[in-house]
Amino acid sequence: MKIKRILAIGLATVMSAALFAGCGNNNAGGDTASKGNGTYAFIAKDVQNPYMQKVYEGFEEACKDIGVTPLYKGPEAATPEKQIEIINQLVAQGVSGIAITANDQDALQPALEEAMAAGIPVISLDSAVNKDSRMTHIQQADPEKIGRALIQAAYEMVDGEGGIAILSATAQATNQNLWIEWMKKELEENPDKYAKTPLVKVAYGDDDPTKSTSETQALLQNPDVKVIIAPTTVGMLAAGKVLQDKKSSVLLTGLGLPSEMAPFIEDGTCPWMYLWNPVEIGRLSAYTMNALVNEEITGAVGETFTAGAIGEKAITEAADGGTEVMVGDPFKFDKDNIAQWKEVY
Ligand code: RAM
Repeated sequence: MKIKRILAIGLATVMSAALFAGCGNNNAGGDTASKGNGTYAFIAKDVQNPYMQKVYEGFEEACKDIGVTPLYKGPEAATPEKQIEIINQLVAQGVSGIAITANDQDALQPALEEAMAAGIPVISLDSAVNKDSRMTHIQQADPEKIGRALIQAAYEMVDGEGGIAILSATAQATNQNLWIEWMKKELEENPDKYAKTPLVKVAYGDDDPTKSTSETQALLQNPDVKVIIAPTTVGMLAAGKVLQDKKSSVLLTGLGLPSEMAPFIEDGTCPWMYLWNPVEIGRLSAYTMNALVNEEITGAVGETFTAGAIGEKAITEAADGGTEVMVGDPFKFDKDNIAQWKEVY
């Protein structure tokens, strides 16, 4: 772990500082949980997803620094129904706070409102719930930058000529749907540039490796598809494996974990991709939760707080009318830097 951190610090010159802060053991600057049972619960989209586990690593680490008990929960598959059950159980247990990566923007609202009415602060991270279902949201990176960067990458990869397909997560995933909206805007706003790189299809692999594999195979049946954008780590890995196995000339980009995608970047299947530091998102979520629990903040625009060693963070207005705390910028991974990054996350 120590070596990884040193490596991360060595690379920090090209990264935004926020992406790497939070490596120390500082306390959040507040008291420990004053309400509830001293447990900060984290609800994953699904417990199989390695990305969720990385985010939770950071959450767990920060909870330990703060002095509260972290709890990892989540359904086996990325659906909202089981998440509702989990929220209800956590409310009954009297946890101190709930941080959720949502499988649906609206479906969790009654359960989360009940949690907040019971005095349990609720935040979303990664994939947002609607503004009335949360106190604030932890936003990994600007959704507009992510969406536009992915279309621009696909365009460059096919030299301005060739159909684009998107392999997403679930059809209800708030984060993927927002990124796809920005991808479509980038295409619509620049019709001349993208005249020969149309969006051919959006497929949903549900963040399930088996479904993501069969959806990729189906996309390859369409000869117009020349590049696949997978804005999900699970989709990226599945698509990479299919393309590599078939020795396909179709290229891949998207949002992938460097530790999983290194072989596909090294062999050119995926010329480059983007992501952010998932561990950092988990840490920031725990510190934001702690500031809410201790009533240092309420989740309103303009409030600031100290997120442990990450430092000072501000609550800003989110595009959905609610509020958010921004983590950083998306970062590009390619042949030049993947060897170092695959060791980090
Ligand atoms: C998957 C999940 C997650 C997303 C990442 C990029 O692991 O769908 O929500 O943020 O990919």
